[in-house]
Amino acid sequence: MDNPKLRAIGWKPFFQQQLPADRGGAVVIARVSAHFSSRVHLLGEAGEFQVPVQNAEAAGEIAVGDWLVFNAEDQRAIQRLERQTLLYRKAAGEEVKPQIVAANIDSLFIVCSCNEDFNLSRIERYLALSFQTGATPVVVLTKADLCEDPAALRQQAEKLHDGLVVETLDAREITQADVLKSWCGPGQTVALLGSSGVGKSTLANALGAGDLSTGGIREDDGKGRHTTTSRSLHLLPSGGVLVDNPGVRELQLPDCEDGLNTLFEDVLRIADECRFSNCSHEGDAGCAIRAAIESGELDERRFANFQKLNAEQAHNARSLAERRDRDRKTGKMYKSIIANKRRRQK
Ligand SMILES: Nc1nc2c(ncn2[C@@H]2O[C@H](COP(=O)(O)OP(=O)(O)O)[C@@H](O)[C@H]2O)c(=O)[nH]1
Ligand SMILES: [Mg+2]
Ligand SMILES: [Zn+2]
Repeated sequence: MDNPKLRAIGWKPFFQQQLPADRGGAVVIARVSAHFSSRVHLLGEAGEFQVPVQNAEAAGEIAVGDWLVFNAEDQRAIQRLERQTLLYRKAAGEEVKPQIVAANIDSLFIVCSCNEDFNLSRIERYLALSFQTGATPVVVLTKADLCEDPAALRQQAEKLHDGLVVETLDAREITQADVLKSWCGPGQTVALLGSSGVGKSTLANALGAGDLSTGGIREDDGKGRHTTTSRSLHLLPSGGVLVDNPGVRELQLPDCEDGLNTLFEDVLRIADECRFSNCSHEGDAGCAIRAAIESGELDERRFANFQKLNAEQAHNARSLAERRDRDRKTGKMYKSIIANKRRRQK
């Protein structure tokens, strides 16, 4: 099946190869474009359609960007295709639960402004998440028009990872957003990450996604209430798909050890040279990290952020493991209560 309409919205050989050769009956393949409490909106070969949420979730938990295979007859999902990438974050508040933001994103635009909000450590935080996700990060420095020397900031950001692409622009200028077109071509899915106020909506507009602040789909929940979601897929004039997700003021890292290891491979390589494998890097003899900071090879800020993000990640991963353990025990407890009841009833 080589379907140009599906390819335009992100269909790839990776998904194609997951389809069984004989699917026993007609199927419809579609991508989740918005997820409400009662209905799910999808994009398929024949355009947009909706199904009740139970139909879409019949094949498991779903997220915006997921590919589903529906039985054409009753419009129930029979398969959710394995995800190529998965963007998640730590849920807001005390909860340590990871929260899925979107699935199957190819590139992540990490948006940060060139004015006083410019912050390398914050960019590193988003980069770790991107590497964990599996999507290609592109750092977009907005508000270049408000900055004396945007090229200098760009150079600093480029040093955060080997081969990292950094662009500077005025997000209000449509022609300047053209530098991002190569990531927004037909079949490519992009999402924007960044704190509020940095210019994500402005940039989405410049890319042609329409006005996202008012473009949310409204849905009647059946009880006379309307819910508006802003987390959805938007087709871009350049052929790509943009995932709109609400900005977060301060992103907390979820369990993302692999992402941090990828981002900070330089720091890990230096730490490997410390004389003692359990070196605290705080004045121990033969510490390669201290030597690298003193010689200027390693930025002190970068090392401090490496430690901070690792500690945060480890804390959230540990809390998550404890929670899973607690859920498992609670599950066992309920099971034994039910079993005892049954025994008593016999
Ligand atoms: N001068 C200038 N202002 C910008 C730029 N990008 C965004 N803005 C302004 O910054 C404010 C916040 O932008 P917005 O897109 O709403 O940020 P968001 O919260 O990340 O979606 C708005 O007033 C925009 O007009 C830019 O590149 N240059
Ligand atoms: Mg916005
Ligand atoms: Zn050391």
